[in-house]
Amino acid sequence: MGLRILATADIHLGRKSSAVPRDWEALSTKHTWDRIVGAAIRNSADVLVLAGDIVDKDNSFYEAIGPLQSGFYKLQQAGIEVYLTAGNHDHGVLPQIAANSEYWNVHLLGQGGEWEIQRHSKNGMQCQFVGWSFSGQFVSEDPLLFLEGSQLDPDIPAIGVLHGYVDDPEGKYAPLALSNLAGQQVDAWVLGHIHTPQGLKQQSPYIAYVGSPHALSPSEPGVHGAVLMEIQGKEQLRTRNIPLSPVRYADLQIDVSAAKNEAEFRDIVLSALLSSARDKIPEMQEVYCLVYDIYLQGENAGANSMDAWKQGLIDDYEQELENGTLLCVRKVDNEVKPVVSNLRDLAKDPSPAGKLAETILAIQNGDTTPFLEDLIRDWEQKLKRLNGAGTYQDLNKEGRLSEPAESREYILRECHRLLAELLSQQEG
Ligand SMILES: [Mn+2]
Repeated sequence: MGLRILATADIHLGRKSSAVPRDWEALSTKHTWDRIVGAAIRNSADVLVLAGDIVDKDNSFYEAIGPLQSGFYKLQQAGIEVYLTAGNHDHGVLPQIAANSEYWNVHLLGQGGEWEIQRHSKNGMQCQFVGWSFSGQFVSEDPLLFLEGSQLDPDIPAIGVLHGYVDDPEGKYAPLALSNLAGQQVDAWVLGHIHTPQGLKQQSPYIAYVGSPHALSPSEPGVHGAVLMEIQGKEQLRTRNIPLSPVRYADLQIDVSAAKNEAEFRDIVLSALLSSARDKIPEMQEVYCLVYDIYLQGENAGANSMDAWKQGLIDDYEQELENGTLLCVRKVDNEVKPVVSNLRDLAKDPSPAGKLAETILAIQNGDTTPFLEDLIRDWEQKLKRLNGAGTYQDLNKEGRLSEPAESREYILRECHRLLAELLSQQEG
């Protein structure tokens, strides 16, 4: 009989999912905390591990303490122990809640930025939990530089619990190096901070961002939940994902090249959307709301009319799926290229339409023109200014605008759009 650990992080108690059609109480993270507690008990877990950012911020104290305490109580009744560390969001509030906890089963590891090891034993199976907590909002040194591995017993499985940012050496959220994590006498690292679940190493040791159990925004697509780990001994680890999020976000690309009018556009878009949503039903038992970002693609003479055709889909469309999940659409990006049959002839014309046609051909052929060079220079300068602006400083690299290499792709799309607009005005 091994040790069963349910592991999660980044619950952000105090927050709700964004971009959902209604202000549902059930979409706040405190209900997902109840689901986590329920899943730990239902799956006969021995231990619940929480790797930081459990509470969203300091002023969520009163909102978080009630649900946390009652969850800790239920876990204690079930004989389940909780090992947790604080992240950059809850460096102040989590230690305070833990200090207020009258439950013997709750262990906050590594307070004040000092590594801490605690031994756990149940049914003859021993394990050590090693953890480190944020002591302030920012930490710009790799905490692993200060872990004295010699304090770990090499004969007993060790589970690391840590919040930080892997492979961002310049970062201020506990920059972690994968090689430092892998070099420790630890069998599994449960990491928090990145909300999208991400396995970094399968074994020896297992290293993973277990992800947020509750999808909070469209930038967190896919299945979100907790990870159930089963440890039989040193180097003997099995993992299984347990879906828990009440919201699911998804992206969908739809080719609308074949749509000759608005009715056909509706048919194509809705059937693609429903088929994608129905495919997800088997993994959405407890998902209340499925929110789509749609990208219209392909080539079509009516590309510009689609801006109007898509609007109702965002404003008015909702549909309940067979399993009870509500399907809706948050945004529709029109990336359809307008079809222009005589691009080559048009490019010889000195008019603005001719200039656009010339630019489109240059990008498609990998050539350049003085006009295109100007556009790219302008784009790169604006991008640099945006990414350097104070407002966006806190965004991580993925959250920032794309690299200059994508300038041609972007300019191509805008040229297509403008050209179709110009030509449609000439027709009228
Ligand atoms: Mn964090």
